[in-house]
Amino acid sequence: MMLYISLFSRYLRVEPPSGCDTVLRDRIRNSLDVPMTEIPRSHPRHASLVLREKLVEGFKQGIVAPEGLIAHGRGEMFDYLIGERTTKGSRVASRAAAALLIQAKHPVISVNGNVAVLCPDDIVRLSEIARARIEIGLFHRTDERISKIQKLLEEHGARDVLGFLPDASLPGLDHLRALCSKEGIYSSDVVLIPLEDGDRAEALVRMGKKTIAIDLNPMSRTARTASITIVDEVTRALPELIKNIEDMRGDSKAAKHALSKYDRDENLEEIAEEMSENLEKFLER
Ligand code: PTJ
Repeated sequence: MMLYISLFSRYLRVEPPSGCDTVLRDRIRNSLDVPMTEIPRSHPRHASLVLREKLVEGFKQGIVAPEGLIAHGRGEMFDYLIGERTTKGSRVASRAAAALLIQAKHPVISVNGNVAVLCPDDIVRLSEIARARIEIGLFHRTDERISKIQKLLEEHGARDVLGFLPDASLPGLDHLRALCSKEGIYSSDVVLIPLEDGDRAEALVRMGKKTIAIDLNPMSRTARTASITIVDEVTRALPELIKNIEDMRGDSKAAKHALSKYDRDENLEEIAEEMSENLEKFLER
């Protein structure tokens, strides 16, 4: 009976009934604080639920902005439409992006709250392998969030993270979201912008920078503005990008070929077409 009440309360995420004895109440309360690892591996949506839990945990810790949770939900919808997998089109884009990063003189990876909690290890690994600086660039900027994100990245091995003390700003953008670092994004030639807001993506392109977006929405302004857009979920896109850089480094012919095979608008159209076919197939069932 105790087990039943405990499980039922956990399921409903409600307070234990007032009639329970205190030992039982404490046991149920503890069980309400479900850690991420308790998502059953057998759950058909395990991977997706783990990402959600990471974001919720990041939000509770003040790293992820509330808007970040909404942005993730929007991304999930597009991920459904591409079948929650890395498509052929996004592999082509990823190889072109790898080539661009290999050729870059001063590459920078822009990190926001969502990206920091979803894939800190991959960000650090990518910065090492692409010899890129990491800069925290927030849309909903507060010093508190920046320092928490910096601490998180450092715990995962990042060094010399930029962003806390901005000394430049992106022309044409108002508000705190314009702030950036002179030795980072401001003077970069190639910037990786996962989950970026459209205004900032456009401002970077106006500055003459080559940009690589990671964005599940092929229709977003960011996707349609960036030099290269990888339409994929960020936790799948980063390992793929790292693998491509490893494959291609030192092979300038392969890098040139990867860039020549990529056309942004054609690539986005192809992926949007695939989404629409998947939806049609679903409706025909
Ligand atoms: O941490 P901050 O303050 O910098 O804020 C970060 C967010 C994401 C809230 C901010 O940059 C924002 O408002 O972004 P947008 O304009 O909502 O754009 C986010 C884009 O990323 C949308 O097109 C989503 O579909 C897409 N997206 C969301 N989650 C993922 C994703 N793309 C890839 N992988 C994801 N996990």
